[in-house]
Amino acid sequence: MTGSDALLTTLRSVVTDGHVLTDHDAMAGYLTDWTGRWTGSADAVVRPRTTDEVAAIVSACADAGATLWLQGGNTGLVGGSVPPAAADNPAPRVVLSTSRMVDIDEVDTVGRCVGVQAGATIDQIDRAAGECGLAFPVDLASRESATAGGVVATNAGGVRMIRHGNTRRQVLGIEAVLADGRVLRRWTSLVKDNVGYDLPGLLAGSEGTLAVITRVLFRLVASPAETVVTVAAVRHVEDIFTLLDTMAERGLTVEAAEIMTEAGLDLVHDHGVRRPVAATAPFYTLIEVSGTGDIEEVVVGVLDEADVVDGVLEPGPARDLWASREQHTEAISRSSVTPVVKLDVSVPIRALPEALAELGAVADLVDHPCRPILFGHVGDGNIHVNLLDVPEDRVEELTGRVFGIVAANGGSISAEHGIGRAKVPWTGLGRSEVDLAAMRAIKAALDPDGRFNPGVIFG
Ligand code: 2HG
Ligand code: ZN
Repeated sequence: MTGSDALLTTLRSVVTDGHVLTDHDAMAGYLTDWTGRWTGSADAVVRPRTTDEVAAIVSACADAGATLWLQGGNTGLVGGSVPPAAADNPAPRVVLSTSRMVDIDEVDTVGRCVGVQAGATIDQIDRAAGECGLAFPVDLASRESATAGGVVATNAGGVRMIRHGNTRRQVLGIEAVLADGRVLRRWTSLVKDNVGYDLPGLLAGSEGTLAVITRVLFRLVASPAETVVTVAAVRHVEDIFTLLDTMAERGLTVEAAEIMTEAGLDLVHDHGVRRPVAATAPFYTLIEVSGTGDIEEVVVGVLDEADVVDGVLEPGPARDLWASREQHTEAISRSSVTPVVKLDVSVPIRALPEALAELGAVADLVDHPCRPILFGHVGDGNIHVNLLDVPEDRVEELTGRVFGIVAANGGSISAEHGIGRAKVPWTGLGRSEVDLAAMRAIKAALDPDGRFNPGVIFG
């Protein structure tokens, strides 16, 4: 019996029959990432139901010297949740999927929090909160597939970040299995609790390299009473910030502030989504606001006074207006002849106009056709640079050019999607040697054998 056969036998004794997948076709969906850029191989995909099962799987993998790739909804965009293509060492490889860990505890309406298993989706958590008059402060276009464990592991931003902060800020407690199989449990709804290091905060954004997150205790927020969504066509990026400032001055709370371009809206329209405004302009913004009183009238007043080219508004949730923004990822992916090069970056707000101009022109710097589409969370200075039709042998060059522009503008090469495997060669643009060495030391302390997500963040 090989090491891998013995491990499979142990895994089958841990997890209910049928949830240790070894068949090529059954495993396929777990081995390719959402972008289609990263495809790998594994000896098994294992789908545990409980934390105890996860702990037993990790222990079995430790005994067998196996490596583990941790996967939630597999909606990540940087190749962080699938193993690499070729086995460069003979160690057995296992993908651990949290797809069956979907329990959601009763919502604590007084403490405004909820405990969930790692595989619960963002949409399921928000629905549970909504039934109690509360809301989950993390929201993103992939809400029906993205999971609790995934958004914590990547410290996801999403469309509500401008209002509530990133996912790390919503984590009150965490349960996670360490590389030696022990279970770390920090589980308290206390908002003041300073006993040593912030380990839940450390696991947020660790991209599955330090531990397997099995449960999360999330903060919840009050649902905004009334919301209005507006889409405006504007000539300059600065006009968007004027709109946001004026709305805040008039007593409105900004719940989301997004940016799109003509080229992006065209693709989304080709994909079957109605154009929100007829007029054409260099930029479009989608802004959602909340408030009390006749907020629609206030928003109409702000749009009338502002120098916008065109604008529409609707009471929230205004899913059709949101579709023009949220369908970008799907529309772009269908329209590119090669896997899309997805570069999620941020720059300081004051540098946005210049950076957007430079990023939009990035294709002019290289001697082959490539279509850049820019969109993102303008209020956070976060631009999703999507490069379509890039031949594989030019990906590195174009990525380097984009990151060069970002670094020169004082920005970050990863605003919200993480490093994964896609951005490993460029981490030095965002972190100093000392910083990276401290991160490596933490990795070595918590996962000395490099069992979890090898190749992610550190290469
Ligand atoms: C979004 O904001 C996601 O919709 C995906 O972060 C961004 O597809 C992308 O580049
Ligand atoms: Zn985003």
